[in-house]
Order: sequence, then structure tokens, then C-alpha cells
Amino acid sequence: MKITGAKVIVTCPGRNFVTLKIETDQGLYGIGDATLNGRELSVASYLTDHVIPVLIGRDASRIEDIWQYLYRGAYWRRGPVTMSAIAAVDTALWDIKGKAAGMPVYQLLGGASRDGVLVYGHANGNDIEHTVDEVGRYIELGYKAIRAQSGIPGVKGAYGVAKGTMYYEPADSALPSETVWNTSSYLNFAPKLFDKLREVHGYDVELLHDVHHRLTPIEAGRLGRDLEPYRLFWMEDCTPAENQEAFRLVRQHTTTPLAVGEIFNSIHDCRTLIQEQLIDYIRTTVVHAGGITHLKQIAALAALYQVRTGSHGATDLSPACMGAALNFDLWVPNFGIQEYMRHTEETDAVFPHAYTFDDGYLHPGNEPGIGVDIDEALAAKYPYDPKQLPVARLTDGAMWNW
Ligand code: KDG
Ligand code: MG
Repeated sequence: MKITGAKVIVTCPGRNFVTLKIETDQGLYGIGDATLNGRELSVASYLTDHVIPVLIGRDASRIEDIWQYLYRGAYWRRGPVTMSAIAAVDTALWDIKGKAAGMPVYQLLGGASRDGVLVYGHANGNDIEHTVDEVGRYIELGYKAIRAQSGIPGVKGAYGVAKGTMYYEPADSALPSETVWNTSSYLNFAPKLFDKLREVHGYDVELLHDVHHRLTPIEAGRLGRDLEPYRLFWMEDCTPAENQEAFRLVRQHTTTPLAVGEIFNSIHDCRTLIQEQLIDYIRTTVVHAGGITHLKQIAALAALYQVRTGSHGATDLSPACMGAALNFDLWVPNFGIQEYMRHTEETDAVFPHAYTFDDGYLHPGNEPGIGVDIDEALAAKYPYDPKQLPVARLTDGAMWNW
């Protein structure tokens, strides 16, 4: 089965998405997500200028060989742009293989290990009271696991607080908007938020929290310790993870489970974290970590050390990524949880999909392939709209981690 054509589709049904579509001489096609929030066109160019020309004429069934060709053949290994481009090709090829076999991708991987994929949604409010209400709303929607984020007194533009309610979208401006970060205010505030959440909602619901890279290792250790009475499912990205060894310090100070990896793009980014059991959940995704082929390797390494998966699933990962992720999640033996931020109705219409939500679990459906399509005519009605992620400064004006 030869690859006869491939194209990149950039569309903005409420937010920007980059999708690769690969066509074959057998009339089958596959799609893959290539969206890198705020840097979309760099991946589109990488695919169009450097990847598509070398795909034409190749055997679409040779997924592993094409992965190796693109990874080794680039000479410049790893990095978010390269690995998102490779991921898009890989996902589209798994989609094609599933369609050729008449099976959903989870069947090709080895079949379902579970009946459904536990997901967590995002509840966020302007203050503690509002966040407590929003968590209640997610419980009513059937969620068994909920991430809670709140506005913080003294912090302008706290991470994770939506302007509307359901669809948190941080890439909000053509040039990065500026937020202000205050670590002391946050460290004093966060335990109060979870104290109230447990008082009102009890301990049957799983609660998660994203620190979004804001703390130093010792501060992260202290927060993890202060949150221990509230039994979090995880504390995410508590400190930047380029220095994987930094997590040794965090780990010494707390038993709060740790999740890291949404910005990783390679197994090498998490090797020490996994092998030294410094984390409990690895958050690498199909789209930013080289596709299903590379995610399989990361998950297999993680399984040796009882680290479970907890893939990123914010709105900037398209339904094409979600479909692939859910097929992976249904199969992967050491699954933990899947993030699930709902897309807008416009996005769902551009990407018709087979996955469904029921009582806190998603299922990928049983359509052949990844179970997600793209309506190109509809996509063309939503032109690219440049948007970047915010930046963060400390109260004295110095740059910090957003
Ligand atoms: O593009 C950035 C978002 O995907 C990120 O801020 C979301 O941290 C995030 C999460 O956990 O969903
Ligand atoms: Mg996060």
C-alpha cells in the first residue's frame, strides 16, 4: 500500500489545530494531530517542507521503519517540533493500518485491557467558593476524577482559571499576555483550597492539581507535604523537569503522588524520572512524544518501575490526538488516567469522532483506525488565527515559568 499524497490542514474552529492527512493508492487515508500550541506553523512547515516529500511512494504499512527514517534521518533528533511532526505521521499510519485491518487501533495493539478509560476534567473558579461549586458540577456530570485550580488572592492571572467556565484556553492573544506569579501567596493558599474541597465533597472523588512548573524543588516538597492530608491523586509539574534529578529532593519530602511530562517529547526526557521511581505518572502524549510508536516504548519502560500513564489532554490536543490516545489507553497495561478537556461544539463538528463519555469514563469506540475524521470543507471555513501562550513574571518584574 503506497503513500500517494499527504497534506497539512490548519484550522481554527475556536482554537488552532494542525492535522496531517496521508492518502494511499488503495483509497484509504489516515489523519494525525500535529498541533503545538502557539507554535503551530513551525510544525506545519516542518511537515510540508521536509517530511511530506520523503513520504510519497513509501509503503504505508511500514510504520516502524518510517518512524526510524524520520527520527534518525533528520540528524537533528528530538525537540517538540520534530517529534510532533513524527507523531502526526505515526498516528496517520496507525489510522490507515486499522482501516486496512477493519479494526480499531486498540485491537492492533493487543486488545482492550479495561472496559473504559478513566478521565479527569478541569474544574476551576475565581476563588475557593467558586471552585468548590465547579467541582460539584463536574461530580454531577459523572466525573470520578477532577483537577481543581483556583484564582489566588494577590496573583494576577493564576494558572488554570478559565475566562468562561468549561473551556479553559490559555493561548489568548496574538502576542503573549502577561501574568504575575507570587509563590508565597500560592503556597499559603493551595492547602486551604483542598481543605475546603475535601470538607464539602468528601474523599470519594479523586482530586488532582497542576502546579504548572512554578515552584523550586524544596518549595514543591513543602507543598506536597502540606497537601498530604487531602489525598491528591497527583500533584502535576511541581517544578521544571529539564533537570530530572531535581525530583529526588521533592520525593524525599512528600508522599503526594507526582505527575510530570506533558512537555516531554522523548523517552530520554523521562528516563531518570522513571528508573529512579521519582514520579508516579508519566504525562507524555501521542502528539508531542512521537506518536503511538514512541509512547509504547515510554509506557513499557514505565511499567518496569510501576509508573503509570496519565496523558495530557488539554484543548490544544485535537480530537485526532484524543482518538489515538484513547485507543492507546484502552490497551496499555500500566494505564493510570487520561486528561479530558472538552472541545467546543465547533471543534467536535470539524473532527467527527467515535469516542464517547459515560459516567466518568471515555471509550474510543469501535470504528476502524483511531475513530476520528476531519471534515475538510468545514475546516476550511475556520482560517488560522495566531495566538500565543501567556508569560509569567514575579512581582518584582523578573521572568518566571508560566
Ligand atoms: O498548551 C499548554 C496547555 O496544554 C497546558 O497549559 C495545559 O498544563 C496543562 C494541562 O495540564 O492540561
Ligand atoms: Mg499541566
